[in-house]
Amino acid sequence: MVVLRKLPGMPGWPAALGLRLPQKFLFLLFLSGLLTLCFGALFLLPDSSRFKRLFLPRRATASASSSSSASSSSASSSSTRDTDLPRSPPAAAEPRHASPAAPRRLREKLRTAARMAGPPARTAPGARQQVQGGEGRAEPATGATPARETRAPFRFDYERFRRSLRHPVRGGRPGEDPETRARRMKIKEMMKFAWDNYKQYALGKNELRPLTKNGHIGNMFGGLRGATVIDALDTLYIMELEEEFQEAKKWVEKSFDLNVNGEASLFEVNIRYIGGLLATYYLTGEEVFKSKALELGEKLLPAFNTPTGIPRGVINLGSGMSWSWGWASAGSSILAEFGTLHLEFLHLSELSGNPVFAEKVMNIRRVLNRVEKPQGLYPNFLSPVTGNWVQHHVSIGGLGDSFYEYLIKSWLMSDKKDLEAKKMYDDALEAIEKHLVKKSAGGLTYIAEWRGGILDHKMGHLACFSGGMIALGAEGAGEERRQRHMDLAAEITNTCHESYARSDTKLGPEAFRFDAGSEAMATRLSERYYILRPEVVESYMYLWRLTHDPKYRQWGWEVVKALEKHCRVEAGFSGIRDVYTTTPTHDNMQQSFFLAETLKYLYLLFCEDDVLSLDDWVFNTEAHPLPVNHTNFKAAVQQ
Ligand code: DMJ
Repeated sequence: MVVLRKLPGMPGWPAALGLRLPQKFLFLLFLSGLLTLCFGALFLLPDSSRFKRLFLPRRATASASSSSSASSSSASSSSTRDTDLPRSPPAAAEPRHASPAAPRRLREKLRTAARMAGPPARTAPGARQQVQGGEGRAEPATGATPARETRAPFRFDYERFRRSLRHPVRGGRPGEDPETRARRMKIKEMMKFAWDNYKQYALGKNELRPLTKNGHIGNMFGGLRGATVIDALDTLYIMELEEEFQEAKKWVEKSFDLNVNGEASLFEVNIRYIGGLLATYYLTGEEVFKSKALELGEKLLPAFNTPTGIPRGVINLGSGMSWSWGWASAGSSILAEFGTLHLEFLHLSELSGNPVFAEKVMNIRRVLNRVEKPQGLYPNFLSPVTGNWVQHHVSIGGLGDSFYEYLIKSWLMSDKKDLEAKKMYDDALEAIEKHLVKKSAGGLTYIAEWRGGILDHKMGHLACFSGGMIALGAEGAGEERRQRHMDLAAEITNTCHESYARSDTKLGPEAFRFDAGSEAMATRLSERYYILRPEVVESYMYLWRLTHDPKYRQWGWEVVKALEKHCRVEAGFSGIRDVYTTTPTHDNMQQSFFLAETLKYLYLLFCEDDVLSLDDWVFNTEAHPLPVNHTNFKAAVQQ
């Protein structure tokens, strides 16, 4: 109205009825514009708004919030929250993603999806198929475009899945030599010892403190308990520790509580809890593991409500509020954290029938594909608000590591159909080879870190997984590349072995350097510790399976002996503070990944290749096996 009064020659509102024709026309035009604006605004209101529910049918609001692509749903989320200071939980208003309505809708969807996932899919392969969407109802397949034809059903049939495996899960074990068997049995005994002590002194806590004989809870899992139980489940199963597996399962059924309220690492909850539960479900077919995984997966979704859909690192599992780690540059998200969700999230979609999980991780990939990479490299810190890099630190060790691992494993898990992931991996590895791979004066190959163009000649223990990863990826390359990558994988694994061989305990330090005359040894006091990490034996396991060079079994056995000598204490296994002394002090912590990864990879090193065969299974970054999957998620979520 103020505008009307200001128009030249235009009388005030009461006189509007006496307007001349052109003026009336102008007035009507303005009115219709105003109406259009008002109705348009309805679509931008939060889902919980009463006005929106009054004017729009329920179906539209539900799908807008929970089934839309991560980018679109997150773009409409509160932008003020997105400029929160790192690590400070949103203080005032309840964030939109934590509104009680959204989880309820998702729960409804999952319940419906779970019902629909029950019976075997009747649709013949290649036939026109449907994807569930919105409120969990099967959407009519509109517009029979070729992409639509390839849409996956998201209908999971456990029996059919088991029939599709190319090898028996726990292997056939025909005529093996007695020494290999004895070594495997020794590792099984170590697992039993680690589990029995955890069960006796710390069952239900996250880790065992083997010196003080009590439990540790910590603050990584947002109030969730039993990290060691969940991490140990599939290892107990694979090692045929039946009684112990039943003990662990009973704890999950009776005591594993997901209604917790605390700050959790999205990454850690995903790789340990979701990964562990999914793997155990696929191995055993026991519903309890599937339903817990899906329920927990749902609790992670609010972390993705950012302007880019790149999730924040920390989430309160009760309220759904999320924020960035205080130590991460300028409120950024960490490459190795948001880049290590893909495998588990695709399986959550597969088992729930709900594409929302797949959409979230596909969107992460889209953002990463769009952003410019300095010299083809992926820096470790990305802003979830702008989608730009925050700092140019590149590392194949901590902060970057499992992002690369999940690219190549996405390709493998898709039965080599996810060519986009393969290309991203190939391009990233090419840049790493060009800029970060170096040879020391003593002839050891290593992968340096990169800080804005300046090399830091250091490798973390975490980076030692890369030998195995590069060997795995070599498989899909052309002949010249394949050989080059197999050589690189073997050289890096050799360097990591050297970092163990050059220590007094024969266990490797947290980081080792190639500067100031140092070769594969820690030069700082703060880098001399070993916390039962798996990465070096992980590479031995892959290199053994892919080359059958006996040295990898020998090296693995050296680790077993060193663990027994320096890390085994009266009530479990403990990390040590200094690998360069034969009388090390213990850190009083039996990490859950020791049971999930270190002991599992050592055991597999002394198994036949068909036990958890690489033809059927892909290990997540916590060594939880997830099966190769044939669903075309990309086609499905693009609809
Ligand atoms: C594990 O939790 C996982 O392997 C992760 O990817 C990196 N760190 C630990 C073990 O060192």
